Amino acid sequence: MSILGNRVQRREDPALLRGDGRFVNGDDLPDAAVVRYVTSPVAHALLESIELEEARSAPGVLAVVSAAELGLADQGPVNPMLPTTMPRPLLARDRVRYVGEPIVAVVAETEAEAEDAAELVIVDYDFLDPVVEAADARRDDIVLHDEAGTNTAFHLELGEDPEFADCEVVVRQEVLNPRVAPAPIEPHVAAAWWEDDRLVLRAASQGVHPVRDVLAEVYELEHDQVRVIGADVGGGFGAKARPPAEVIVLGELSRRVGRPVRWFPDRSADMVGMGHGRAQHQRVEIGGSRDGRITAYRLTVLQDSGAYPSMGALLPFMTRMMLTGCYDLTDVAYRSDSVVTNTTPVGAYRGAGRPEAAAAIERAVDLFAAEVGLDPATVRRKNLLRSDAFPYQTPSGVTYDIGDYVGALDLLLEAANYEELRAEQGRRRAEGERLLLGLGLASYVEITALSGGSEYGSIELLDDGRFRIVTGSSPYGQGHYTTWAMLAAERLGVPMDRIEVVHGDTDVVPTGGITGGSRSVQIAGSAVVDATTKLVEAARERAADGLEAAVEDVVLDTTTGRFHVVGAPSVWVGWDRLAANVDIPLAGVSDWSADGPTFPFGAHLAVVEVDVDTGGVRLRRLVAVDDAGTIINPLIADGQVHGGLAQGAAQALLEEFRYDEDGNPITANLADYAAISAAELPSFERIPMETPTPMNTLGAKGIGESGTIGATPAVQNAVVDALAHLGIRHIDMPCTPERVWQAIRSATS
Ligand code: MCN
Repeated sequence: MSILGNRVQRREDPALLRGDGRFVNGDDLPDAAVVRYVTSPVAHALLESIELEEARSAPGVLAVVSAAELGLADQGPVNPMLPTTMPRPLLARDRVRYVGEPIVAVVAETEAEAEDAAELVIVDYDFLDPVVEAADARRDDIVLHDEAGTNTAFHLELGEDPEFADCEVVVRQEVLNPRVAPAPIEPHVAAAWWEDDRLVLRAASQGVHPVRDVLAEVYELEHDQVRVIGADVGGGFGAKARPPAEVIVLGELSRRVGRPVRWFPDRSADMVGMGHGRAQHQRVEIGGSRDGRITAYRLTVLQDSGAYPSMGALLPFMTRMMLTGCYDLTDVAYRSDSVVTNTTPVGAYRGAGRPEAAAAIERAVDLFAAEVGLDPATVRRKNLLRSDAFPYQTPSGVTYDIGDYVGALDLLLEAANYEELRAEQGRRRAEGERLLLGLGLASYVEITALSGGSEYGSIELLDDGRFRIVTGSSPYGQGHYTTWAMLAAERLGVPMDRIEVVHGDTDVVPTGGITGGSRSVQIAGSAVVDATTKLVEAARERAADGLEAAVEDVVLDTTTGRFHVVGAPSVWVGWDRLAANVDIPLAGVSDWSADGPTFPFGAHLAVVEVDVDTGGVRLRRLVAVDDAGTIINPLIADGQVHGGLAQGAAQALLEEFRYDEDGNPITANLADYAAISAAELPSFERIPMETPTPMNTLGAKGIGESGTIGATPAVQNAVVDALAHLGIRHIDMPCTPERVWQAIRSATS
């Protein structure tokens, strides 16, 4: 029986649960000095002067470094689509552009000494008016980067004016996709030291090789002069994809003090330093006929990129890709402007640009349904692409591989008992109950392995009969250790516990990419499969020698792990014997490239109760159909979706990173920032659906981000739906009790 498709428990968990994880905690670096950054307390100011002397002479201090002494080049654009005129100094020089921007690095013997010395650094600020709102930034009244002469960092357009004039019904709405903090459990920790002329960095990252490449460039070193080690990482959600300035400079600080240095930001530093997500101001315009057919759609996006344009400025690129979602829509237009503001730079956050596209169109479809007076499920069914439309080229120029959007919706509605829920909603309204029921739908499609690329995978038979996989992927919660072993065990015919998986060390793994965009199973998983196939092929030749048979006649029985001549299983050679006789190592190596991206899809239904007196919202059910093609490990896939559903619900109901009008963060800790907990969530209901993709031999698409893409608009739509009979058509995320109560009050008074 195949192990693939089984609910195999994560092999990485026992060690993590016992506290035996190998995180960057400094235990293995007893002589490491501690780094603390003096960060900007103001959103926008010129740096008049910086006095370091008092700090330098404080007890335990080893070095105090500002931009003037650092000697490392500014960071250029992370992508050629971004301007070169908005560079980021690693430590602020001349000007600070957001609260939390590092200005001075203090290196000391202990945390307390570093902390105390940091307080002795005197920075003289010449305050400038801050630009906090993206809409203000676009006016360019105050320009953040003089050389650029504008705050707009990136602009995109697609399509002409849609024919709204021909539509019987047109709805227009401003929609906020709020700024959120990724807040993984483990902050952005790192430690650096030099071994002769080699720079070594241990860091919580989403891919050690991309971090190595950045360091090699900054320090003008060859790739083999830099070693980056990842090991266990406590989550990232996209925010650990690139090394932040605070991590990049550690190498220079270590060089100066001649010792390893470590940086462990506390939660508040992480909340403003790590990078934020989403932060899109959208305008949706949707039109069609009274019978529910949608014919025209326009999305206009104002992307807040934060102080320095990075991945966040490029989120509209992904939003444009997924503009039309699951719908059969051709008369569409898109325009986006990414602007810089005096806020924490925005980066990738689970889904990165695709949840924003789904949230926009799914909200728009509900607005349209309300306007024409049809059930949102009916409008969706009328407009979804049919299953014979694939491969389908969208107006944005991407080609959806395969899909069954109507099938996903039907499965969902039936599993959730949609009709009964609607009846219950009607009953509560009719009887004037104070707890109203709301049903929210979202049909979504997303893109995974969008940036393609290749991944390294190898597998070797060790002389004790065990196997070692070396993978280019760097998991931080996705269970690759288990999944890659399953993929190999299946083809080797051995139990999984004979297979170890090594990742996250540039000295051990030749190449690797970022674990992001839900690309890993498709690319790194395929590399493992390819490498295993090659290993089996090489082993078959050895086995043929032992069996004194022609290679073509020898087969591997994957139920027993025995090589034998076809039709004669009683005489066999096993992996143990091959291992014992290994003089030339037996291995398979792969550098696997994807044929192209895949497009997972699904449908989510959220059921909420809204208290009309308080505006309080309780999420009662979240039912999810997520089709990621062939599922390798349904248990891990469930976990991935559950995490995404929780984040989607969190953004819809609670989470928003906020600033006051001076650009001061007012949600920079986990007391003020309303991260969701299990107490606010129901037990999720997952309905399996698998439509294998033709894009890889596994038939697998990504699932790491799906949950958040469908759940966010489903939950928001549910809150609005609960109040639809009061004439309420829209409530911005997060639908906090205050916002909901205000909406009820305006509608009823
Ligand atoms: N899987 C499967 N069958 C498929 C696809 C996936 O069984 N067809 C299972 C596999 O067990 C695989 C896992 O799902 O190990 C995730 O695979 P994949 O969808 O390829 O996604 P990635 O491994 O590339 O993970 C990236 C994705 C992203 S982009 C973010 S952000 C994210 C995430 O995954 N952040 C996470 N999941 C996270 N999980 C945790 N715990 N913490 C984070 O920060």
